[in-house]
Amino acid sequence: MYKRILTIQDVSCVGQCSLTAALPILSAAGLETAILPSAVLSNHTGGFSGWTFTDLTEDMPKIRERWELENIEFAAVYTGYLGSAKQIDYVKDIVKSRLVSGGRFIADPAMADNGKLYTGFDANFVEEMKKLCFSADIILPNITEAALLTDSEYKETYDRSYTDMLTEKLLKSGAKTIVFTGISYKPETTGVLVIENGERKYYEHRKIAGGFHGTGDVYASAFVGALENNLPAFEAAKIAADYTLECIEKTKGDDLHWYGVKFECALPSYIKALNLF
Ligand code: PXL
Repeated sequence: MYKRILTIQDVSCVGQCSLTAALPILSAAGLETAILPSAVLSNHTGGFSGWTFTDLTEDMPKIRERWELENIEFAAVYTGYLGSAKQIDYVKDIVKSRLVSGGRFIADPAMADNGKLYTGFDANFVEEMKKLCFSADIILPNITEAALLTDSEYKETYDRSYTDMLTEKLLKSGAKTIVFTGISYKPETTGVLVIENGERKYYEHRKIAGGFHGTGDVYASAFVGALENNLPAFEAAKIAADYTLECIEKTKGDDLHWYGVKFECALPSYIKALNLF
């Protein structure tokens, strides 16, 4: 059967993140992808001097009702950057009503990085995001988001005991599978830590110096694309890591391209890794 999934995140018209990254990557993974925009912004909020923001919260229940009347359902739901705390209840309603039985709900908290919440989010948003993440089948937090979701101290440098503590707290709160991104125990490497069915697997790879905007969204989209092609979570996590690394490789050194990564150039390798065609 041809698989149709739903992704819920914002449209940043410019900036190579959220939906403008998710759609092409999920299409490359051979998945029919329906979208529900959480908000429309002129550009993302990381590094530009300002932006427009149109909140689409109140469209969500109306769209859900239409989909219910049309019997439209989804084989998986993947959420990213959301537009308001209120929206989170509506997103939960959509997952409850439109995700097929046995389908997976994958939540990327997409609210913070480098020890800070993104502009526009507050403590109330974090509380709502906890509820969403702890109801999901798979979450993809970075260290900052995991610290926020567990009311823990954020640490820039850490060892295994810190990530074990975050993992334990996430599991105790109700997290199921955790795909922990940007886990770096040594200055020259970083990686992804996958916690599934009580097992802990770490994929370590080289770290490219510098911060690259939108890589969390590129990573999560590539992960969902691989996962929904029936790969195990750890295999999907590795493919997404290799892909994201290549995107960064193709972008670094281009100072004019500070706002995102050139994820388009690496799509051929991603498609090859999925062994689809
Ligand atoms: O990449 C995460 C993201 C998504 N959408 C918007 C953002 C950000 C990060 O800053 O601002 C609007």
